[in-house]
Order: sequence, then structure tokens, then C-alpha cells
Amino acid sequence: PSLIRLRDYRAPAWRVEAVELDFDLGIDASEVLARLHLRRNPAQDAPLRLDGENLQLLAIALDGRTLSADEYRYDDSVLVVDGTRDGSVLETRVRLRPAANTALEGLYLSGPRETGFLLTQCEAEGFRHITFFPDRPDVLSRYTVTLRADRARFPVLLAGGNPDGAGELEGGRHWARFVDPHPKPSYLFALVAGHLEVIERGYVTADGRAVQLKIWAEADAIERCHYAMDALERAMRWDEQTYGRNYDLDVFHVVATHDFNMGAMENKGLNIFNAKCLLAEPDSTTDEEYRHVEAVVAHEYFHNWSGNRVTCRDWFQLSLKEGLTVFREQSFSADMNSAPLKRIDDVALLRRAQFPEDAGPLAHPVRPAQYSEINNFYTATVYEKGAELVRMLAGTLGRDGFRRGMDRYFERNDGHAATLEDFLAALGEANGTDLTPYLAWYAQAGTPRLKAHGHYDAAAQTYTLTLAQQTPAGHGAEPRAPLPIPVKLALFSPHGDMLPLHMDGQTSKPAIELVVVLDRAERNFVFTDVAAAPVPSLLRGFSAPVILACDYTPDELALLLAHDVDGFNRWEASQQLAARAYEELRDGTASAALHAWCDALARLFDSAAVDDALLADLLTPPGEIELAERETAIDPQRILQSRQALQRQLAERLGAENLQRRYLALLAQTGIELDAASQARRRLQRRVLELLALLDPVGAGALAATQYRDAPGMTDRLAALSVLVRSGAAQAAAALRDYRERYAGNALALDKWFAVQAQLPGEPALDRVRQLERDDAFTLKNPNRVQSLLGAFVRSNPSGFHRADGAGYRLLAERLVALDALNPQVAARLATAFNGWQRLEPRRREAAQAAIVELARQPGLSRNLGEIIDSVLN
Ligand code: B3K
Ligand code: ZN
Repeated sequence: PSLIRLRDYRAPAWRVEAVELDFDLGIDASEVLARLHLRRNPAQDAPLRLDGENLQLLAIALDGRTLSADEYRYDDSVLVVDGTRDGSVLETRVRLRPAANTALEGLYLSGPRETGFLLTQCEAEGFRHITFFPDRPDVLSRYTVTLRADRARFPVLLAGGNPDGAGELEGGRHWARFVDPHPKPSYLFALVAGHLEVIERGYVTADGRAVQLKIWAEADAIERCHYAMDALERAMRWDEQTYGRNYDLDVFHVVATHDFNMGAMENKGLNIFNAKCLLAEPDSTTDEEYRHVEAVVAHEYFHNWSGNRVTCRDWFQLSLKEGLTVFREQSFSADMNSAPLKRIDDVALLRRAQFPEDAGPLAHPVRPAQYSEINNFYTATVYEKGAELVRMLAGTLGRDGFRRGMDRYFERNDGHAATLEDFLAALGEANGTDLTPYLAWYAQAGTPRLKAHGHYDAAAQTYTLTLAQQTPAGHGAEPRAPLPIPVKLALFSPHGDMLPLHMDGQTSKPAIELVVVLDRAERNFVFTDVAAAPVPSLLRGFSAPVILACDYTPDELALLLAHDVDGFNRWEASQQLAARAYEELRDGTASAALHAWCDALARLFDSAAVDDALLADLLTPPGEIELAERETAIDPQRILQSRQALQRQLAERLGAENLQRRYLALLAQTGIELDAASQARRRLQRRVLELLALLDPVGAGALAATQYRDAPGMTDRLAALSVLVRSGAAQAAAALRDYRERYAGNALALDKWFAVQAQLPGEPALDRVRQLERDDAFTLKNPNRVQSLLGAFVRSNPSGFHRADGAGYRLLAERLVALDALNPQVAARLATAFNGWQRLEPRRREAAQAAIVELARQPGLSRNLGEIIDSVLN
């Protein structure tokens, strides 16, 4: 397959100034008439080449004249037209087959033929499945879209932009027109047509525009859209207040669908959401999912500026909009909820999803240098690591400086397709500083290691901190320049107080926290007037996406765990200590870290010093995937066992009676309120029940069964179900039956029923997955369902998926073949579960390799899946 390379970028030879699209919509067949107003790029002399895939060309005319067969060529992916000139108008008419579109890219049907609705997904290259067009993000056009359809079958007709008339047609048909005044790239085009209900709210922007907010969903879901509406309003206000960004159309549509390849899509004026990222109600939505809905609604809304008004020049710049928008969402969520908890969740996600990606054969820079299939690059690296890079820049500039830089970026690039260089230039110039050294972060793959070593000189009362960096050689051969690594730090006295920081040679008033930037391979930082050997708190708030190695003693980590006021670093100390305790248990060596960890947590557990949610997270050791990252011959079964043993030790230290007392106290207060304190209580309640289940499975089983039965909302119900299933409790089967029946008609709730069971620890998981595949509700055609069963199994259940006999690998390979024929994007994403097979212990490694090699031999794999399999094998 051919590779697209960043260095081959050329500006488009032809632009489309304006486009008129006329849709004649039907479930089995739809027709699209497109009128393109062309502009030639005087600097280039190339014939007009338009992208177009799976299009049945019905008619083609240039400047009003039908073209004869020798005046154009179409090879099923590119249409070449002779004789076009600057100002020409090209007209094409094509036929599409929405109901037959199982890839969910382009125009497709959501739901059953008789009652479902039509919708589109274009990013990255879906527009070429709708009509002939230069389908690349640097071609910005003005869109006028007219939809025509049978009124009874398609009562609602929506497209991006402002409404511009609607009316009746003969034969029970009707039409509606939308004009988007903002030039946009084709990937932001969208339409929706069918039976949908709506909730509406009026909104007036800070700059005085009256906007109609409309959220659309099928009748059974519309009452679950109110939370999203509130979240949308909060996001709009926040962007006005934080970045001075106002919404820019008269109407903002949001639509929910159960058939979607990813989370949501920021189409201009017509956001489309996977139902799981939009619908929320207490009976079927967990606290975590509520926060996710708020985050995704905000993320898509924020794209209106970071992505839509300023878009990407080419897909290599994807992180320009995604990393930035994730960062904006993270800041918003931190403001709406608990900032340290948000940071903990995000860093945990980075370590679970991005670090492994960056350490294996799928590693790529935040700005990749090449790709075969762009949809394979919507990755944790581009999104999450990309957001960390923006966070470093924001941290370097400070709050006001970053705002100044963002103002400059939006102002200068509004209505343009920009690059990461444009972004760094705007931020830097607005602050009179050169940020180009940060470009190196965008160009190299791999997670840098940061080594820290402290030396205290009692006689001189100085403390010297030596920081050194190293990035492991990646799979690409990109050069490894030293990176600028901002390290936010503090020093703690042996009593747990923060010390004033006197930096060598600096005279300004000492701070108790500061940021030093390590911009070469190694550097010493000297602090003076330090009265006793301090304990450094490094990378506070996770100030750079690196792996820190510091030679702490267990007692030093315990001190940070007990005293650090940075909630994130307090959690981090607990994680480090737990990881060491885990190694002690696994290797049967010392137990200093184990005791330090358990003692520190026992003290916190009995005091009221930390909030319930943070306590829950402190009581949770790093997950199995994270622990595996520290090993070379990975045996996921063994990791599971050692991690369980570690948690059992903690539970024993806390004591069954103590745990039970705390559990009952929390239970007595539980409800469905969404305020931070209530969510925190539920988080801790779940954690305490899990720990209790390790000590006293029978007692905990009884408590969990009661909690399941009486739960006021989904958070408590699902927590109880999960404890029952994972601990193999006698009551599990009855609870699962009850849940299956109770939520038979609720797809999102059923997804959780599949996912809980797919995460059954160890060998039994595979049979359970096979059994669940036979459930009436299972289908490979729905991405959410695939994710809830197969995705949860291969991605979130290491000890179940990585069976020593290789049966997990073979199951995945078989399903990928079937899935690829239906939906290549979903298949390719699932296939990334093979990432990291090279580091498994020998028996599993061989079994995994055999399954992947066999899969690679299958004929007719999609470019999406083919690229992942190829990369994973190498
Ligand atoms: N921009 C979309 C993702 C499109 C994925 C295409 N395969 C959602 C988002 O990041 O907001
Ligand atoms: Zn995004």
C-alpha cells in the first residue's frame, strides 16, 4: 500500500470556492448533485483531480455542457477532468447506497431499515464517499446544501450551517436548505434525515448572538439528553470566559446515534454523537459516564474554534486540533469538577493507553511523518500525548501568556488551514519567546525517561538535584534531540513541610514551588540554605509526559503520600510505592515498600485528611497494564495474581471490620446526586467493597448482592455487579440475569452487561465471551457492542485475553477477519490489542505471533487492518 508522507505536501492545484449540494434521499438509494465552483492555483499546472470512492457516476457536466466519455476518467478512487479553467463550474450526479454501507463512513443508515435515520460521517476522508471533491482539509469552501425526501419517512432534515428555507414538494415530499457562511473543509460536512425528537434551549452568546441549541435523538432517548444540554451550555460559557470564543451560527444541532465508529464528531453546526457519549440518566449512567458525557460535549463544542474556524493544513497536523482540544476539554473538566481527580484520571489513561502504544511497534510521533490509512492515526499519541504537549506550552507561558498566545493563534489563522509551526509561532510571538525547541516533542516517538538524583551537603546546606533525560530508540529512525522538559518541583522537610526554594544565584523572593526546564541531556540544579536533607516532589501535576526514575526510599515516598499538597503527586507517591510493593511480593524479596504503603494508607484511611475520591484512588495500585509496562517477559496471569496479593495485604492491614464499618457508613449516605461529594462517596464505597471482597468473599458477596438490589442508580448497581462477577460470588448469576432482563431495551446499559463479563479475570473469560457472542443482543455490526464484548476482553482483560494456550489470540484473529469485511475502521482499532506481543513471555509470544501471521495471510484485508497488522508484526 502506498505511503503518504508529510514531506511530500503540496498546496492544492484546485480549490472549490463554493459548492452546492442537492440530496435526493432514500434508504436504499440516494442521489447527490454537486456543483463545484472551481479556482485554479496559478502556481500549479495540473488537471483537475477529484477524490471519489464507491460512487456510481450518473452524469457529469462542465460549465453547463455534458462531458463525453473521453473528457474524464474515473478509476474508482480519482476522477480526472480535462478542460477545466479558473472559474469553471463542474456538475456531477452520483448514486449512493446508504443501507448497504456497513463501514459507517460517508452516508449510512442508523437503526432498522423501516424506522432508522440517515446520517453522514466524513472525517477523515468520508466525503469522497458522498461526492467527487478535493477531499483534503486545506480546501475550504462555502456550502449550500439542499435536502429533499419523503416527508413521512424523513420528517426531520438537517445539515450544517444556518437554515435557509424549507417547504413542500409534490408526492408527499419536502425540502430544506442550509447555508454555511463559514468556509470549511469537506471533512466537516454533515447531514441527518429521519424520525428524530428534539429538545431545545435558547442561548445568547457573550457577543450578543441569539442561538438555538437543539439536541436530537430517537423518541426513546430524547429524555436522556437534558444533561448533555446543560453540559453544552456550560461549555459555551466557559469558552467565552476562558478563551473569549463565541459561537458563530444561529443554530447548533447535536444528534445522537447508536451506530458510530468513534465517540463523536464536530461537524460544523451539526455535531453527531455516539449515544454513549451523549445520553445520561441516573438509572443507566454511571458517574464516570456522566463526566465523560460532559467532557465529550465540551470537546466537540470547543472544536468549533480549535479545528473548525482554524483547521489543519493536512492530516499530519491532526494533533493541532485534537491535542489542543483535548487540553481545552481537560481544563474545562478540571474547572467543573475536582482538578486533581481529573488530572489523575487523565494521567492514568495516558499510562494505560499511550505509554504502551509509544513503547511498541505502533509507536509514532505526535506528528507522524507518514501513513497509509489516516484513520489509524486517531490515536492516544495524537490525542493524549498531544494534549500533554499543549499543557507543557501552557505551563511555560503561564495563564495570561497562554491566553495571549491563543488569541494570536485564533486571530491570525481564522478561516485558514494551519500547521503546528503556525501554532508555536503564534504562542511564541505573542509572548516574545521562541518555542521552536518544543517542535522536537512533536517529531519523535517514545516516552522520554527522566532520571533524578538528589545530593544533600549538610556542611554547605545545599541540595543538588541532578536531572538527566533519555528517550529510548524508537521504531522510526528519527533523530533524538534533547527535549525541553519542564519539571515542576517542591522540596519537603523531613517533617513534611514545603521548604522555601533558594536557587543558586537567584535573588528574587523564594517560592515554595517552581518550574525548572531541563533542556539538555543532563543538568544540576542547586538549592541553597537547605537546613536538612529534603525529599523532592518532582513533576508536580505531571508537568511533562515522561517516565520518572528517582531513587526514593520507601519512607520518602510514604512522606510524600502523607504530606504532599499536590493531590496528583500524593497519588503518584502512592502509585510508586505500590509498584515497589508489588515487585517485592512478586519476587518474594524485601517488604519495606509493602509496609510503608500499607501503613501510610492505614493512617489516611482512619483520618479525615483526604477527600473520599482521592482516598479511593490512593487505595488503588497501578493497573495490570501499567504494571506489565515495567516488565520484559510479561505473564499477565502472574501479574494479576501478584496484584491481587498486594491488594489483599492492604485489605488485611486495614482490617475486615474497619472496611465493613466504612462500607456501611458510606452505603447509608448513598443516592443519585451528582455533586462532587456524592460521587466521591460512591467511588470510595466501590473501592472499599472491592477490598473487602478480597478478604471475605462470602461476606462481601452478600453485601454486594444487597447493594445490587437496592442501588439507587447505575454507579452503585454496576459496582456491585462487577464485584459479584469478579469475585465469582454465588449471587453473580442471578444478578446478571436480573440485569439482562431489566435493561433488555437499553443498548447502553446492555453494553455494560457485556463488558463486565468480558472482564472476568483469568482463563474462564474466553468461554464467557464465546457464550455471550451467542446472545441475541450481540452483533458485529454495531461498534459499541463489539467494543463492549470483544474490546473489553482484548483491551481491558489482560489475564483473560493472554491465555497461555493462545486461544484468546486466535479468537481475536478470527473475529477481525469477519469484522474487517463489515467495518475496517472498527477492525483496525480492535487489532491494536496485538500491540506489545513481542514482550510477552515465550510461550504466549509464540502463540500470539502465530495468530497474527495467520491473520496477515488472509486475502483481501482492508488497508486499515492491513496497516495495523503490518506494523504490529515488525
Ligand atoms: N474528530 C473526530 C474524530 C474523527 C475520527 C475519524 N476516524 C472526533 C473528535 O476528536 O472530536
Ligand atoms: Zn476531537
